[in-house]
Amino acid sequence: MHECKLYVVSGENYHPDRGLLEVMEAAIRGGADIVQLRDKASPKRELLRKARAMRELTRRLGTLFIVNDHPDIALAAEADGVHLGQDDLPVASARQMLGPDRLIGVSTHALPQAIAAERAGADYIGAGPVYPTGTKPDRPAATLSYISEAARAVRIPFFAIGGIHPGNAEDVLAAGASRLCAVSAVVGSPDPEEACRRLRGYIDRRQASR
Ligand code: 3NM
Repeated sequence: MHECKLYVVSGENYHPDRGLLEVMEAAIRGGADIVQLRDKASPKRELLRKARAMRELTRRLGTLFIVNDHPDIALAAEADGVHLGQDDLPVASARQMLGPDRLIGVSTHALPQAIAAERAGADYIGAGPVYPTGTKPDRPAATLSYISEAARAVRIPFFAIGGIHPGNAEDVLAAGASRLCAVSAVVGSPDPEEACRRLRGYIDRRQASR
Protein backbone atom coordinates (compact mmCIF):
# COMPACT_ATOMS: atom_id res chain seq x y z
CA MET A 1 0.00 0.00 0.00
CA HIS A 2 2.68 2.50 1.02
CA GLU A 3 4.37 2.26 -2.35
CA CYS A 4 1.12 3.03 -4.22
CA LYS A 5 1.13 6.46 -5.82
CA LEU A 6 -1.50 6.58 -8.54
CA TYR A 7 -5.03 5.44 -7.76
CA VAL A 8 -7.58 5.16 -10.56
CA VAL A 9 -11.28 4.77 -9.84
CA SER A 10 -13.70 3.35 -12.37
CA GLY A 11 -16.55 5.38 -13.82
CA GLU A 12 -18.29 3.74 -16.74
CA ASN A 13 -20.45 6.74 -17.57
CA TYR A 14 -17.22 8.36 -18.81
CA HIS A 15 -16.58 5.61 -21.37
CA PRO A 16 -19.94 4.33 -22.63
CA ASP A 17 -18.34 2.84 -25.74
CA ARG A 18 -15.46 1.03 -24.10
CA GLY A 19 -15.46 -1.82 -21.63
CA LEU A 20 -14.57 -1.46 -17.96
CA LEU A 21 -11.73 -3.96 -18.18
CA GLU A 22 -10.24 -2.44 -21.32
CA VAL A 23 -10.10 1.00 -19.71
CA MET A 24 -8.78 -0.25 -16.38
CA GLU A 25 -6.12 -2.35 -18.06
CA ALA A 26 -4.95 0.70 -20.01
CA ALA A 27 -4.80 2.71 -16.78
CA ILE A 28 -2.70 0.04 -15.10
CA ARG A 29 -0.36 -0.19 -18.06
CA GLY A 30 0.05 3.59 -17.82
CA GLY A 31 1.13 3.42 -14.19
CA ALA A 32 -1.93 3.11 -11.92
CA ASP A 33 -0.84 0.89 -9.04
CA ILE A 34 -4.16 0.73 -7.18
CA VAL A 35 -7.59 0.64 -8.80
CA GLN A 36 -11.13 0.80 -7.47
CA LEU A 37 -14.46 -0.45 -8.71
CA ARG A 38 -16.92 2.40 -8.07
CA ASP A 39 -20.38 1.74 -9.42
CA LYS A 40 -23.39 3.29 -7.75
CA ALA A 41 -25.84 2.05 -10.39
CA SER A 42 -25.48 -1.72 -10.79
CA PRO A 43 -27.42 -4.22 -8.70
CA LYS A 44 -25.25 -6.24 -6.36
CA ARG A 45 -25.03 -9.36 -8.51
CA GLU A 46 -23.81 -7.30 -11.41
CA LEU A 47 -21.38 -5.53 -9.11
CA LEU A 48 -20.01 -8.87 -7.94
CA ARG A 49 -19.55 -10.00 -11.52
CA LYS A 50 -17.60 -6.83 -12.32
CA ALA A 51 -15.59 -7.10 -9.10
CA ARG A 52 -14.56 -10.67 -9.91
CA ALA A 53 -13.50 -9.63 -13.41
CA MET A 54 -11.46 -6.74 -12.02
CA ARG A 55 -9.91 -9.06 -9.45
CA GLU A 56 -8.78 -11.37 -12.22
CA LEU A 57 -7.33 -8.48 -14.21
CA THR A 58 -5.52 -6.92 -11.25
CA ARG A 59 -4.15 -10.26 -10.10
CA ARG A 60 -2.74 -10.83 -13.58
CA LEU A 61 -1.19 -7.35 -13.70
CA GLY A 62 -0.06 -7.23 -10.07
CA THR A 63 -2.12 -4.23 -8.97
CA LEU A 64 -4.07 -3.64 -5.77
CA PHE A 65 -7.84 -3.82 -6.16
CA ILE A 66 -10.38 -2.03 -3.94
CA VAL A 67 -14.19 -2.18 -3.99
CA ASN A 68 -16.09 1.02 -3.22
CA ASP A 69 -18.82 1.03 -0.54
CA HIS A 70 -19.42 -2.73 -0.12
CA PRO A 71 -17.33 -4.88 2.26
CA ASP A 72 -19.40 -7.94 1.34
CA ILE A 73 -18.57 -7.58 -2.35
CA ALA A 74 -14.92 -6.96 -1.48
CA LEU A 75 -14.84 -10.24 0.45
CA ALA A 76 -16.79 -12.24 -2.11
CA ALA A 77 -14.51 -11.05 -4.91
CA GLU A 78 -11.32 -11.49 -2.85
CA ALA A 79 -10.46 -7.81 -3.33
CA ASP A 80 -7.55 -6.27 -1.45
CA GLY A 81 -9.89 -3.99 0.41
CA VAL A 82 -12.84 -1.65 0.57
CA HIS A 83 -13.23 2.11 0.29
CA LEU A 84 -15.79 3.79 2.55
CA GLY A 85 -17.49 7.18 2.41
CA GLN A 86 -18.36 9.22 5.48
CA ASP A 87 -21.90 7.77 5.46
CA ASP A 88 -20.89 4.15 4.90
CA LEU A 89 -20.08 1.57 7.58
CA PRO A 90 -17.65 2.77 10.25
CA VAL A 91 -14.07 1.54 9.88
CA ALA A 92 -14.38 -0.70 12.98
CA SER A 93 -17.35 -2.58 11.52
CA ALA A 94 -15.66 -3.01 8.14
CA ARG A 95 -12.54 -4.22 9.97
CA GLN A 96 -14.57 -6.86 11.80
CA MET A 97 -15.85 -8.11 8.47
CA LEU A 98 -12.58 -7.91 6.52
CA GLY A 99 -10.02 -8.86 9.17
CA PRO A 100 -6.60 -7.32 9.76
CA ASP A 101 -5.03 -7.95 6.37
CA ARG A 102 -7.42 -6.30 3.95
CA LEU A 103 -7.16 -2.56 3.30
CA ILE A 104 -9.73 -0.04 4.41
CA GLY A 105 -9.77 3.40 2.83
CA VAL A 106 -11.96 6.34 3.83
CA SER A 107 -13.05 9.45 1.93
CA THR A 108 -12.32 12.60 3.92
CA HIS A 109 -13.18 16.19 3.14
CA ALA A 110 -11.59 18.06 6.04
CA LEU A 111 -8.81 17.44 8.54
CA PRO A 112 -10.98 16.30 11.49
CA GLN A 113 -12.36 13.50 9.31
CA ALA A 114 -8.83 12.52 8.29
CA ILE A 115 -7.66 12.34 11.89
CA ALA A 116 -10.76 10.37 12.88
CA ALA A 117 -10.22 7.88 10.04
CA GLU A 118 -6.59 7.42 11.02
CA ARG A 119 -7.50 6.85 14.67
CA ALA A 120 -10.22 4.39 13.65
CA GLY A 121 -7.62 2.28 11.89
CA ALA A 122 -7.99 3.19 8.22
CA ASP A 123 -5.07 2.09 6.05
CA TYR A 124 -5.30 5.11 3.77
CA ILE A 125 -7.59 8.06 3.09
CA GLY A 126 -8.79 10.03 0.12
CA ALA A 127 -8.53 13.79 0.64
CA GLY A 128 -10.74 16.03 -1.44
CA PRO A 129 -12.36 17.10 -3.60
CA VAL A 130 -9.35 19.29 -4.27
CA TYR A 131 -11.22 20.98 -7.14
CA PRO A 132 -14.92 21.03 -8.00
CA THR A 133 -15.73 17.92 -10.01
CA GLY A 134 -18.58 16.64 -12.11
CA THR A 135 -17.93 13.14 -10.76
CA LYS A 136 -19.12 14.30 -7.31
CA PRO A 137 -21.04 17.44 -8.15
CA ASP A 138 -22.79 17.85 -4.79
CA ARG A 139 -19.58 18.24 -2.81
CA PRO A 140 -17.82 21.61 -2.51
CA ALA A 141 -14.09 21.76 -3.08
CA ALA A 142 -11.88 21.23 -0.05
CA THR A 143 -9.17 23.11 -1.98
CA LEU A 144 -5.40 22.82 -1.93
CA SER A 145 -5.30 24.09 1.64
CA TYR A 146 -6.76 20.77 2.81
CA ILE A 147 -3.96 18.97 0.97
CA SER A 148 -1.35 21.08 2.76
CA GLU A 149 -3.02 20.41 6.12
CA ALA A 150 -3.19 16.68 5.44
CA ALA A 151 0.47 16.63 4.43
CA ARG A 152 1.40 18.09 7.80
CA ALA A 153 -0.98 16.14 10.05
CA VAL A 154 -1.78 12.74 8.52
CA ARG A 155 0.62 9.84 8.88
CA ILE A 156 -1.17 7.13 6.87
CA PRO A 157 -1.01 7.44 3.07
CA PHE A 158 -3.42 9.98 1.63
CA PHE A 159 -4.50 10.31 -1.97
CA ALA A 160 -5.54 13.73 -3.22
CA ILE A 161 -8.75 13.38 -5.26
CA GLY A 162 -11.26 15.51 -7.08
CA GLY A 163 -10.82 17.32 -10.37
CA ILE A 164 -7.20 16.25 -10.72
CA HIS A 165 -5.78 16.02 -14.25
CA PRO A 166 -2.36 16.34 -15.86
CA GLY A 167 -2.79 20.12 -16.13
CA ASN A 168 -3.08 20.69 -12.37
CA ALA A 169 -1.28 17.66 -10.92
CA GLU A 170 1.90 19.63 -10.28
CA ASP A 171 -0.02 22.17 -8.16
CA VAL A 172 -1.52 19.36 -6.05
CA LEU A 173 1.88 17.76 -5.55
CA ALA A 174 3.42 21.13 -4.71
CA ALA A 175 0.74 21.61 -2.03
CA GLY A 176 2.04 18.49 -0.29
CA ALA A 177 0.41 15.44 -1.87
CA SER A 178 2.63 12.55 -2.89
CA ARG A 179 -0.23 10.37 -4.14
CA LEU A 180 -2.98 11.21 -6.63
CA CYS A 181 -6.35 9.69 -7.43
CA ALA A 182 -8.37 10.34 -10.56
CA VAL A 183 -11.56 9.24 -12.25
CA SER A 184 -12.60 11.36 -15.25
CA ALA A 185 -9.11 12.54 -16.25
CA VAL A 186 -8.16 8.90 -16.82
CA VAL A 187 -11.25 6.85 -17.61
CA GLY A 188 -12.85 9.69 -19.59
CA SER A 189 -9.70 10.25 -21.59
CA PRO A 190 -9.49 8.96 -25.17
CA ASP A 191 -6.14 7.48 -24.07
CA PRO A 192 -6.30 6.35 -20.41
CA GLU A 193 -2.82 4.83 -20.59
CA GLU A 194 -1.24 8.10 -21.69
CA ALA A 195 -3.26 10.07 -19.11
CA CYS A 196 -1.86 7.81 -16.39
CA ARG A 197 1.64 8.01 -17.78
CA ARG A 198 1.50 11.80 -17.56
CA LEU A 199 0.13 11.82 -14.00
CA ARG A 200 2.66 9.21 -12.99
CA GLY A 201 5.46 11.27 -14.55
CA TYR A 202 4.57 14.28 -12.37
CA ILE A 203 4.39 12.11 -9.24
CA ASP A 204 7.70 10.38 -9.92
CA ARG A 205 9.53 13.62 -10.80
CA ARG A 206 8.24 15.31 -7.67
CA GLN A 207 9.30 12.35 -5.55
CA ALA A 208 12.77 12.36 -7.09
CA SER A 209 13.18 16.06 -6.27
CA ARG A 210 12.11 15.77 -2.61
N1 3NM B 1 -14.49 11.18 -4.15
P1 3NM B 1 -12.69 13.08 -10.74
S1 3NM B 1 -14.00 13.42 -5.19
C1 3NM B 1 -15.15 9.74 -6.05
O1 3NM B 1 -13.47 14.04 -2.31
C2 3NM B 1 -14.71 11.02 -5.48
O2 3NM B 1 -14.03 12.10 -1.59
C3 3NM B 1 -14.12 12.42 -3.84
O3 3NM B 1 -13.48 12.22 -9.69
C4 3NM B 1 -13.85 12.90 -2.49
O4 3NM B 1 -11.28 12.59 -10.75
C5 3NM B 1 -14.46 12.17 -6.20
O5 3NM B 1 -13.40 12.77 -12.03
C6 3NM B 1 -14.58 12.29 -7.67
O6 3NM B 1 -12.82 14.51 -10.35
C7 3NM B 1 -13.26 12.27 -8.34
